[in-house]
Amino acid sequence: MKDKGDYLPQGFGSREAYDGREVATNMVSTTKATIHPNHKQPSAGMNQLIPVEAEPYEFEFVPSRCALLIIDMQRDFLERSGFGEMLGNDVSQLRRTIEPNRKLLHAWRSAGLQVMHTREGHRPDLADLPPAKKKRGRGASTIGDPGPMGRILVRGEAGHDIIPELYPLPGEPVIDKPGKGAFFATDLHAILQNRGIDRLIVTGVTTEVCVNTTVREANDRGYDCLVLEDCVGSYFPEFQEMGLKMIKAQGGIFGWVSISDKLLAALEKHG
Ligand code: TIU
Repeated sequence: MKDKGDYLPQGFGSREAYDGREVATNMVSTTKATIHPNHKQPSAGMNQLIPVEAEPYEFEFVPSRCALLIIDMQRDFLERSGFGEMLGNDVSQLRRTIEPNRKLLHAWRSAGLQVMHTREGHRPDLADLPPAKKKRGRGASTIGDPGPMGRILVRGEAGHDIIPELYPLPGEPVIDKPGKGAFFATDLHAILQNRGIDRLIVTGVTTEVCVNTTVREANDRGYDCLVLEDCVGSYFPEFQEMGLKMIKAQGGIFGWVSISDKLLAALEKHG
């Protein structure tokens, strides 16, 4: 029987239905093509160059060649009484990004565009955890220890998973990364290249750590990145401000900065 996956746009690869747990294995299927009902084929407008008002100047992108990359929107970083809050951080600074991300994610999926998610975390045996990362911070509890939602930043634990509001749909790649940057020791670059992606809309947490590191890695690999101010968050307001300034400084040394409403308006106008 033919299913919707048979109509995937060229170059998009195929998508296979799997449950949330299996997403954690970081695999991209190339076998059976099925697609979630929320996904649709991008319209002709999604193959055009679209301008978005941004800083330091207009960001231009072809939607079908641009992925929404949502960084580390994990329960342990964002939820009340998670690991982040346990360390004394103000999670409300991150939680304000949930609603704009939810809205953007809905629009991106509805337009049939590509979405990818990342999670920071380690193997249960911690074989991929550098001793320096384990020791750093000198906290009473560190990565791999029992935390409020299972072992801290360990794959398969509840706290490591993505918040329900932004949960990946079947077929959306989830990149499990051991570092701060999403390109280090992952297959993200290969997936983007295989799918013909040359631009990224980057959202998630935290602005100065995993978002900034990922944008810098992407920049060095030749991607143009647009970071959305309302969709990225830091526990520290001054780092939020400076983290964004660093990206757009010097004529866009690492990329562009805008807000989600401007991107959504551009999609609406041209899509
Ligand atoms: N995802 C991410 O940014 N990981 C961090 O450890 N961030 C902090 O701000 N600590």
